[in-house]
Amino acid sequence: MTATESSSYGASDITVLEGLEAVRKRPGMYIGSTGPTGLHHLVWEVVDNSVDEAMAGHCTRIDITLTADGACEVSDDGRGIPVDKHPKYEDLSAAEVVLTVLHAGGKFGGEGYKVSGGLHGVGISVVNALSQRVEVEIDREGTRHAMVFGDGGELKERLAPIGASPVVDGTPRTGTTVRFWPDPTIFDEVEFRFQTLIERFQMMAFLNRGLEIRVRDLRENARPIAPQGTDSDGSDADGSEAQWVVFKYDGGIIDFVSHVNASKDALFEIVGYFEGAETIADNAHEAEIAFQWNTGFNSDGLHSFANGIATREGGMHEQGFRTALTRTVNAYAREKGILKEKDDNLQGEDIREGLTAIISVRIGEPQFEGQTKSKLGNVSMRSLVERVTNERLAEWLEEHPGEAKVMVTKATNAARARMAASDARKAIRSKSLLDGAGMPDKLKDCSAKEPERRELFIVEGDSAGGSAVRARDPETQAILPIRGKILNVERARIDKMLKNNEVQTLITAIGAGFADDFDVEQARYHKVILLADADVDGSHIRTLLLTFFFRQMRPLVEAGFVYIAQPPLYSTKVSNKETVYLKDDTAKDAFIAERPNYNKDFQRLKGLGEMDWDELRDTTMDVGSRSLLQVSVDQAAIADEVMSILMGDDVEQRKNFIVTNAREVRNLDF
Ligand code: 0RA
Repeated sequence: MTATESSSYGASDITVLEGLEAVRKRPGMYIGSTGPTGLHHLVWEVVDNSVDEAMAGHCTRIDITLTADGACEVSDDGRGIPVDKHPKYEDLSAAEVVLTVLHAGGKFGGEGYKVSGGLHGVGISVVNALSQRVEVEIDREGTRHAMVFGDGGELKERLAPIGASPVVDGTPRTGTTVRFWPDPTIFDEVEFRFQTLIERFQMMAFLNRGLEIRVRDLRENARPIAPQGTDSDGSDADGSEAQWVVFKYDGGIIDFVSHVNASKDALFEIVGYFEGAETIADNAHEAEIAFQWNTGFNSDGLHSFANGIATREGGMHEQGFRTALTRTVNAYAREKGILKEKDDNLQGEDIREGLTAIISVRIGEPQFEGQTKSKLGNVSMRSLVERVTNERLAEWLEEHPGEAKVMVTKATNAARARMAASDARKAIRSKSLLDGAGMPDKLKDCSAKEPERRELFIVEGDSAGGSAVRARDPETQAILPIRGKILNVERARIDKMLKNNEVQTLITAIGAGFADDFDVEQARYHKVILLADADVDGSHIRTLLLTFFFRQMRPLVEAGFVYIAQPPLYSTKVSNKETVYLKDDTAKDAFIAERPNYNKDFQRLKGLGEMDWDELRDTTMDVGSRSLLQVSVDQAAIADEVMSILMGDDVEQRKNFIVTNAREVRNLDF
């Protein structure tokens, strides 16, 4: 039966279809874009409805399937969308209204839900409007009902009973299944990305304690999935072979914190947790917070959510937590005599060093603000979180003196490091730099005055450094030998890093400060050239140096001032007088291809340390014959990532990274 055939499809339906037409005309207004983000928005919208049903206490499991024929199916065991006639649209059932009327959602017919998935919340009707086909099945009161929509939300088959609901544990099942095929005339592409679904549903499962979310990919080219989540069951209840990825966390955000800290060294075993709630002017407010410190030095481990949506720009809930955390920890440290009267207060960043915390709040009428609408604006939430944290964190510290002590000690160390770094900055800045005074002994500087003409060669090892000094043009080329491997800047805290001799020397030689104070205008050279062997050690030191530049002198990389020298791998004497140098195997192959009858030997060049100084000059330093690779910010970023993961404690992550990034890692071996 089509919409026109159905006799009871009357006047109110005109406005209904006009509403959906508006969505099709301006999809961006409802789902942000028609690219991949907008496409996945459809999935979030449908799943949010099931999550709302779970939050109302009526749904324990949500199954999401990417079907072989391109649909996304979302099935829940909630109460089922009501199937009786809708009071306002008399000719339609409530379920038909939910699918065709903008903003009908769960809010119609009285109570609705107290707290719902705020930001999305545009309603399943938007999904219907932007799909070429939608099938809905509802199990309710022992009967299975079904309806079908097509061509952007037109009712193709009206809601009708199709049989009995299956009986589970002696009672007929209840629930809703929505299956939709996104409209290819609306979206740039209609292929869902399984990994995107996985990531979001894991987060949702963390944020909705006890809710089971299962996801599977039945498409032809579905990539086999590594077991993840709490459980990955090999077979389905209906006997199909597909792998469900299962997420269910009975600890909620406590498990979230453990998950984040799993790849790090936790400072203590337990994860702290507290919650609070209040109703202000009929507006429900709930907040829960879980936290644990790790031994790391990052102070950006605070993640906040409002109504299940990541608030990346922070907002009132975060502000309340930060204020109360700083206040409470300082009060505790003073009371216990860890901070003496003469000591300054710990700063927020000291206390947050190594902290992993999840703040999850629910609020009846959330206000999302900011550039990306991901900042919570409700002032009333700040006071709730601040008050709850003040009270409950103070209690927690009293009840966990051992944990409190290591945490406060860590914060005290962080404060000391912060002050040491600030002193070091002042010292480096106060040196008069451009005139060469205060330059390290190891630096053999050049005499040209204009930074554009000056080149700094950073050379691995003293002996190569010696050759380079003889090979250089003393007017424009400066040599800085670096011994061994410089400290890994990724893992070291700033004060430790600044105590490292090689790092100090580098900062002083370049003369433009570092980190936040770095000013590329002050750089004493416009070419900083890394010169290291083509072997594994050379590659390691290059990666370390790039990590350093990426972390501490990024504008130098952005300006295109960082280069890698590429000494040739081969040489061959074409005649008594002339030697040809060849950069790598490709260059050698090309050389042979051009001269089929060439019968002379190729020498593999020695490491930098064993090169004669004139050889070093002719192959690597002479402006006319050398080959330099300008380092892009992307390359430096990869070096940085390689370093942080390779130096990390997480063996699994290391393996995964090397496998999935083999190409990039190899490319780093320039
Ligand atoms: C409106 C009212 C009720 C439930 C729902 C909507 C509902 C919607 C969706 C969408 C996906 N799954 C869903 N499950 C439930 C309450 C019905 C009642 O009072 O029994």
